[in-house]
Amino acid sequence: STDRTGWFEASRFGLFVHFGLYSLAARHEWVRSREAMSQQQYDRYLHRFDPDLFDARQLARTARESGMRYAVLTAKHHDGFCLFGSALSEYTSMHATGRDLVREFVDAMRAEGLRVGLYYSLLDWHHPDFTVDEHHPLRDTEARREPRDMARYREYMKGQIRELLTEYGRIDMLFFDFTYPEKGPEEWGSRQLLDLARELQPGILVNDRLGIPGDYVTPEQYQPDRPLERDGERVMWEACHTLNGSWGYDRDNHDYKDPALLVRMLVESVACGGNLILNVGPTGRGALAPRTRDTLRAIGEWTELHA
Ligand code: FUL
Repeated sequence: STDRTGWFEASRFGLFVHFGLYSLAARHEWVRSREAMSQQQYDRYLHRFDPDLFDARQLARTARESGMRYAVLTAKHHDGFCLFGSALSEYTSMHATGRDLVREFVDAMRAEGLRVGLYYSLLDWHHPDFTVDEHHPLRDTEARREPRDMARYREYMKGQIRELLTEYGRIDMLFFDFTYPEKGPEEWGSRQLLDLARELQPGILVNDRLGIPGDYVTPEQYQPDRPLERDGERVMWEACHTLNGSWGYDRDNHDYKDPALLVRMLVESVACGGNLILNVGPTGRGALAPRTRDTLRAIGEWTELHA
């Protein structure tokens, strides 16, 4: 491992935070797509958005006390809503509430001694130039036939990545999400995004979901049982896991993984040379559900003694 990647390999355990307008719907972060909601229907959550219990300092303490050494926040998920202030969009937490949650998050994690990452969705169901494809909430409407210009959307993404990587101090990692058969490196402008990220933040680690090789790979809700390789060489990896199968707050889903299982997954990741990033989905008001807090506390009791 090099200086650039050493911290990541030594960290082993991170916190993933999925928070956004979907948290208010409280039934999975894909809710707008799954239920094919119009923008107007989905706007009900925008109008009620008030993350009065989103306390980044508390989150940072919880992460540290659970034995985590880095944390990644959804700066923008597939619904396109941004948790930061952007000169390129009014569909932001800043515009809705005057709060830049990315800034609160980055500052709080740093103050607690944690490394910081941002998740940025390549899909965007709000942007007028993003293709209405199979995942899009408007897939069964007239919008499917509207002309849309992905080149403009690519510029938008570049502009926002520039904002995120110049206005918040050091960002240690970027989690782009995701590539699928109809949308790949060409449509995303993946090469340009990756080059831009490295130009603005030379030390940054970028994941593999731009569809071109990045710094680490991201098995999702699946636990590797051996070191991972790419082209015959060991590659850094990070398994990402939910507590209950949903990334966004899912109120009526009580099917939580047991803390003992999560600890085994952490041990297994470390044994196989990888990291585990464990997700929490705060409620619409931004708080951690009691069961989530209890689970993290139980893991923390173990890591304090053994890690
Ligand atoms: C997936 C996304 O579609 C999920 O909503 C979640 O963000 C997960 C980490 O990545 O591909």
